[in-house]
Amino acid sequence: CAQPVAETIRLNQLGFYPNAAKVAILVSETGGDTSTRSFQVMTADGRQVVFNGLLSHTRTNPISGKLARTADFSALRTTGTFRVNVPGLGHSYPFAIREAVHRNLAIGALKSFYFQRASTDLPEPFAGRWHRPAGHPDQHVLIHPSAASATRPAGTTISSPRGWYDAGDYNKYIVNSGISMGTLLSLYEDYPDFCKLLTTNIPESNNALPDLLDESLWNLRWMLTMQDPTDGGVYHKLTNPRFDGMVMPSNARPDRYVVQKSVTAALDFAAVMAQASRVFKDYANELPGLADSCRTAAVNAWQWARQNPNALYDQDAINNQFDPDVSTGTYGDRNAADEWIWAAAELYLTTRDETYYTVVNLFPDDKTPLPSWPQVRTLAYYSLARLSNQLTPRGRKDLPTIKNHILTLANTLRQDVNSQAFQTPMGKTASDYSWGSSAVAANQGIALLQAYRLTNDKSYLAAALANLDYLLGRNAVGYSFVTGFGSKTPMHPHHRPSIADGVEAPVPGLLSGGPNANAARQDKCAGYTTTVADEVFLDADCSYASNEIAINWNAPLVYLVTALEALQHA
Ligand code: 9MR
Repeated sequence: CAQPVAETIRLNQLGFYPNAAKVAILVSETGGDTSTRSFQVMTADGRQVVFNGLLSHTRTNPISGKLARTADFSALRTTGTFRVNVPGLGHSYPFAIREAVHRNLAIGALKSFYFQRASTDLPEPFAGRWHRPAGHPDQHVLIHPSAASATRPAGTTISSPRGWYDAGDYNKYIVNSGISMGTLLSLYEDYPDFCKLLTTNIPESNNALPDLLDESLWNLRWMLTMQDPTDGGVYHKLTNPRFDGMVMPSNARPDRYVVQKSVTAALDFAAVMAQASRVFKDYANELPGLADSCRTAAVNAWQWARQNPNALYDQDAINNQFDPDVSTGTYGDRNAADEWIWAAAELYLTTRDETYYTVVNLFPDDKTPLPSWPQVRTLAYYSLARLSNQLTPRGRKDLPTIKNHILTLANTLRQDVNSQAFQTPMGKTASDYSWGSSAVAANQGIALLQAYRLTNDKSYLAAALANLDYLLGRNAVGYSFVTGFGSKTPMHPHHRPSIADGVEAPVPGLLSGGPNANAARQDKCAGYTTTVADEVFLDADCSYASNEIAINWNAPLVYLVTALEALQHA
């Protein structure tokens, strides 16, 4: 293997299951060689050829106009470590073919939530090289004037410790915690037995709860403190007025506020608490009272939302009226229709009270939007389908509609995958490459897996796996987007601890946001070299619009990888 790695060969840099599809994509600029060409799969040391194949015909990537050819070696089922070799071009990064090839990634992606914990030190036995002292105790968080009430006047304090840092910044936002928690709790509800086997070496690893639930509890307990017990309302976020500099948590700004309550925060909170109430019921001995507390919290947040349906979070309006100004992430959303649907569905499923089901129109139209932080409607359909055998007669009547929503979304994603440049559902349209595109790929994968659960049709499973291949290197920039997992991974994510800790390698298991067509305009980081949507990615820490990390991106990664591991023998 004296030749250098040919970066034009793009593939999943971790590898493949023996019984699954195995594809590498050879990319070239325009024109290129369209003649029949062979490729080989060789042992990683280059000594032995284990597979001979022919490259496919050439396809054009409609986004960039560049050419792509496929090396399909699905028929190779031998386990081991290999490289794809294209004579005259060179060989790929090494990869494995084996059972459980993504297991360490599943563990690492979940472990990244431990590294995001606020208010606690991360000791070396758990955090390894990335151990650090505690930051953000959040025991004396100020009530911002925008959040003042009779019982909690501005300038008084509440205790609101724990939680996960949202992303590369150190603030804690209820809306984004909502979809992240919903995704992780859904993983548990969908694959409880498999989740129990995943251990991440966290301080709670030896207790009776699966580590996935222990980790989720760290954030759930924080979320509970964000509800005002006097009225059930939920503060939109806990934040510094301005973003911190690139410092460790222990050196960050001490001035922390909770800001105005919002209807989107209340409804996302209600959905999470309702779901958590179901999930933690299984652990009533270990966590006495928790399931009931979550249920009460959910109902109270819902009632607050019913009384305050127009309380959308508007940071500009707040800054016009109150001091200090707040300039951190907004998670602003002008439309709460989908949050109503999600909260109603989760409360209905937990309480079996049909009022929740009927008071909101759960099926306002035929659309089934891909989940993202401002668009949580489809999470309702996933949960209703998952718990279909627990529906009341009213819900049961709608089962065909619910399934139809999920299958319509999945069918659109599965369509025409084979004619795509990278043969993935991800990237069929340039609009997939928005801020946090990696989460688009992961959430597409989840939608496909939900369809697989409903139908047992393996083509959905294969399409979901193709999107994992996308995330791990089969894409237009050739990166595996998960820190520490793959041969070419982000080394400079916009992530304050990774920047400030003095350790060369970034904190592992974090999913970079990924290509974002508008990144250059949004973060103004210097160094972007292209405007082609699927290529606008910069491994620089100033590139927060293409190379930040965030809990709502890591959560669907955890779901996708863990579910695929659980289903690897399907
Ligand atoms: O993920 C969010 C993306 O959809 C928005 O376009 C962007 C700008 O508002 O904000 C992203 O969320 C960021 C949040 O506001 C603050 N913490 C970091 C998040 C990820 O970049």
